[in-house]
Amino acid sequence: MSRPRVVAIVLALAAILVVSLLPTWRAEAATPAATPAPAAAAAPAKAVPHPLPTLPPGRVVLLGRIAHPVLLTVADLAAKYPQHTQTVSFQSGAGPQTHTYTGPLLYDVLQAAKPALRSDVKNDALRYAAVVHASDGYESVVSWGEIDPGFANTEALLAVTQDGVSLAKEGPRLTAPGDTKGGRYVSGVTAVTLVRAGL
Ligand SMILES: Nc1nc2c(c(=O)[nH]1)N[C@H]1C(S)=C(S)[C@@H](COP(=O)(O)O)O[C@H]1N2
Ligand SMILES: [Mo]
Repeated sequence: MSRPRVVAIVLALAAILVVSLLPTWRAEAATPAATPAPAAAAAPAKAVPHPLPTLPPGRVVLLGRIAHPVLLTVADLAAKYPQHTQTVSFQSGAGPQTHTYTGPLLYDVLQAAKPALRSDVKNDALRYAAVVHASDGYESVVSWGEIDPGFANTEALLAVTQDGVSLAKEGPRLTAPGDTKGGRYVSGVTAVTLVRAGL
């Protein structure tokens, strides 16, 4: 195995460890102080509890039902997969937006990570979805059937540039060609988790 690959796997495993330790950490943080604060001072919780820690932008970890976790930089996304260019428009709170993105297909990135599909279940892939997680805790889901070339074939990218500007620092951006509203154009992507949504 190449050295960068070993480093990537070690980093990914470290990320998993942090994720698995988080509930303990939360429990500790939740331990009441010796002198409880008066009820009136109790502020509503700022963040919704979430199983993923706040990950710094600039790297993406692939998790879930794949052969093994994969840690990628924006440079990896720009070099290791076929690159696509698309110009797309969406509605946002700031009005309509049109941008040109480049980057790999989310589908190709997930395929390279070897989804752990069941061969004994008819069209098992159609029960899967990718949960795309951002550095600010924002999340959106894309189903396998949407991005599979054999089905809806939506060319969702993990974009590494927007309008010619690198997203290396803030992290890649999911694109959702065909979506009217911009809600699934998740910026600052830090994790993509392949889940099996079948019952
Ligand atoms: N990480 C993250 N991505 C996000 C959002 C967000 O709050 N956090 N908002 C979404 C929504 S609702 C819209 S309309 C677009 C707005 O794109 P802009 O931030 O480039 O203006 O980003 C989407 N991507
Ligand atoms: Mo939005």
